[in-house]
Amino acid sequence: MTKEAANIARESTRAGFVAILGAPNVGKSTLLNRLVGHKVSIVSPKVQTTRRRIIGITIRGPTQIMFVDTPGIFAPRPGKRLERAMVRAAWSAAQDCDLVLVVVDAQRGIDRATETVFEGLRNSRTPRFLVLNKIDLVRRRQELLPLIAEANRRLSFEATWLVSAQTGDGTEDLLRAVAERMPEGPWLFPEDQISDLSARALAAEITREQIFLQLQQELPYSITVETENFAESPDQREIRIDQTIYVLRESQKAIVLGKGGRQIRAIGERARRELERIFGKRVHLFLFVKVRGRWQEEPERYTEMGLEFPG
Ligand SMILES: Nc1nc2c(ncn2[C@@H]2O[C@H](COP(=O)(O)OP(=O)(O)OP(=O)(O)O)[C@@H](O)[C@H]2O)c(=O)[nH]1
Ligand SMILES: [Mg+2]
Repeated sequence: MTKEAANIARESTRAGFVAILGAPNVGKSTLLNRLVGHKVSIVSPKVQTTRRRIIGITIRGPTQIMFVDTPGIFAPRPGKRLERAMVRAAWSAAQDCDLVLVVVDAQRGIDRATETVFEGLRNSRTPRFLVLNKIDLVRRRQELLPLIAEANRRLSFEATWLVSAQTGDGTEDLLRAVAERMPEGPWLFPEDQISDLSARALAAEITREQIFLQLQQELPYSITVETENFAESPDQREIRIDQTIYVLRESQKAIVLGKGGRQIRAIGERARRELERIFGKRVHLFLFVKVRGRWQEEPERYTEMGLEFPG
């Protein structure tokens, strides 16, 4: 046993779950990645990028912290099953955790979706921190005082943190405070594990991220990506990944493929490079596009996405 390990063993360990909640696009996934120090959850400038709960794990001294990234909370449109499933997944994360981080975009302030989040937490007894993110976009911190006062008037918070998930400003202080708030208990994951996502699921997310980054308007919301095959070469230096991109209509398939297959090649190229960086191995990525008009009504698709199928 190393000296450090012996010290930790003597001290009692701590472990806890921390749900990251907020309106779409406030920077929850960027914050998760920053706090964990790895890319665990995908990020894009579009709303509703995250579709499921994703755990990012980090260790500070004797404390293991499981941050739970969640889909942004908003009012799902009638008949939109996927939206319902996403919002439900976010709320369920808030129920079984030791601390909630309520993330608000410092520039945008309290919009309708953020009001929905505050409303939903009003009767919760779980301790919570207010996290104002994107402070790099605000000229002077003083400008945030009215927003801090207003948020704390609407919902009580143990503390307020000003951070930029993008630059890392303020996130170390937040991490330290979170660690101190965790209950005593044994660690729940092996110490080298950084996420609960399987490699297959992460690979599908990385391709979906490129779809969010490269395709416009409604298209990213009409798409889901599944990894059909994930195989390492015998010498473990290369990975072959086959994925299916499901779209709702023929016309969408044409856009995803692009003229002469240009668009799908661009998506595959970027996703492949990102996967090589993440896995540290050579990656061969094969993408297939399938039209499936009712994929958003199929329970199997939700299981693949890591979501419960809402009835
Ligand atoms: N300037 C600035 N931009 C940020 C910051 N944090 C996140 N962003 C940007 O905000 C956008 C949304 O970030 P995400 O992390 O995907 O936001 P999210 O809350 O997870 O969004 P959903 O998953 O859609 O709910 C991206 O373009 C990020 O680069 C920040 O601290 N400063
Ligand atoms: Mg997200």
